[in-house]
Amino acid sequence: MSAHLPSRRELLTMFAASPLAPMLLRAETDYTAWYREAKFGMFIHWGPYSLASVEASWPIMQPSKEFPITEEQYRALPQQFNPTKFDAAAFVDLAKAAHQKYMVFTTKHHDGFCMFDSAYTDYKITNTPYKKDIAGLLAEACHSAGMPIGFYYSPPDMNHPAFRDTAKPARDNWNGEPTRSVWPLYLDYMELQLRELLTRYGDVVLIWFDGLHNQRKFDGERMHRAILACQAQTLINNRIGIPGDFETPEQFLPAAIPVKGKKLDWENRDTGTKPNYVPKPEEFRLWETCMTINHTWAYNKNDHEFKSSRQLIRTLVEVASRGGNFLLNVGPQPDGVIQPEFQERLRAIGKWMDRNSAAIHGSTYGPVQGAKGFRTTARGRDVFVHVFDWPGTTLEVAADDLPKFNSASLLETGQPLQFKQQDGRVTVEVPVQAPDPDVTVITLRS
Ligand code: FHN
Repeated sequence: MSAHLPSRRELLTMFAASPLAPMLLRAETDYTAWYREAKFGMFIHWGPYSLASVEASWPIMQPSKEFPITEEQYRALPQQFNPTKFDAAAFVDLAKAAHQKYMVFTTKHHDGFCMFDSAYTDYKITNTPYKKDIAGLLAEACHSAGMPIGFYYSPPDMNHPAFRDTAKPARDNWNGEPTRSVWPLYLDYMELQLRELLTRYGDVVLIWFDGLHNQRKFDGERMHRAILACQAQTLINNRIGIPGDFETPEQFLPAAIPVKGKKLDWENRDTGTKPNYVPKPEEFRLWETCMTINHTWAYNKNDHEFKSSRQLIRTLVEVASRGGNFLLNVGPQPDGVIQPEFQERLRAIGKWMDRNSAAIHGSTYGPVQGAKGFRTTARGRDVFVHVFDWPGTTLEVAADDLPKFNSASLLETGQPLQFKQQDGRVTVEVPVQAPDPDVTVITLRS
């Protein structure tokens, strides 16, 4: 009988404690492949703050007239939190309907309240009238439906006495007090909670830190080691003071395609490359824009400024055309239901994706950047031209070193289109009317 040769993963799990294990496993497998394929995810900002229709955490960190609630009132919200209509499977079904291929859930926002049953604090979901571990219910539903799930985790923690002197109002010391002698205890707490999240909820595809300012104080290297010792394939973003696996522009798109080694400047959205630069594959830096559908990450019944489904579809295309992922946020209501305006838009995106997802999922940035009226994505032998401004009967696509195309067609129907290609310019005969009211996709196949 042949001896059982342990698999690579079994070997690494055996030596998981050794610092080499994660690097070994990651070195060999392209652990980012699923993420590059997914392109579109659902962000979920949810906690007792949804009861008050205020933004998550900020009303106690930077009190404002927009969210008039005292720290005492905010901290009392968990006592009334009981989302009896929460149905984790319904969240997953909605994400699938939108063609979102991963979900990222706020396990702990800056307020320090844990939406998971942590053994290291009483300020948690299982100590509310709801009693159940919402992160666990969502993880279970995701695993049953084959939906990758990631966890948002805030290093800033207004509730933990080793993060800040909690005798003071959070507005006075919300950035934390790392020089206090107790600070190491907070880092221990963070590591313990990260290990809970990565050992009790099945596969966690990514950890989405949200470190705010002076992130080096959170010892990112230590937290990375802890995460990878538990799950070596887990991706980690760039918000705990080290670059991590992907960049996270928030509520905006980088002006060009991000590249490794160049800092993304949030002020002017500059990627440090020349405009419309098309990087070599090995230069490309993974990135993800996260965005709200209105203006608030949390549920806010007073925020009616919803982006239209056309705006959201076009943002998804814009992001994909520069090689990025789009993490679109929902803030569930206090009863556990995702509000109709969000559902409507996600389903509208899903309808467009029903016809065009081949040009988004598994794609990367296209060869034509900065064109007026259209965007491009690429996948294998196909270049997809996403037309925003319909050109009448002729579409011109020009760029240096375009491949020689053998066919042109409408993606959603497969209808062949006449085209000519000469000196780096492709001229396609298109119908007089745009076939799709939001974005029409034309496939050029080489
Ligand atoms: O303060 C948070 C905010 O509530 C939200 O979680 C976003 C999502 O990326 N991050 C921080 C603001 O940059």
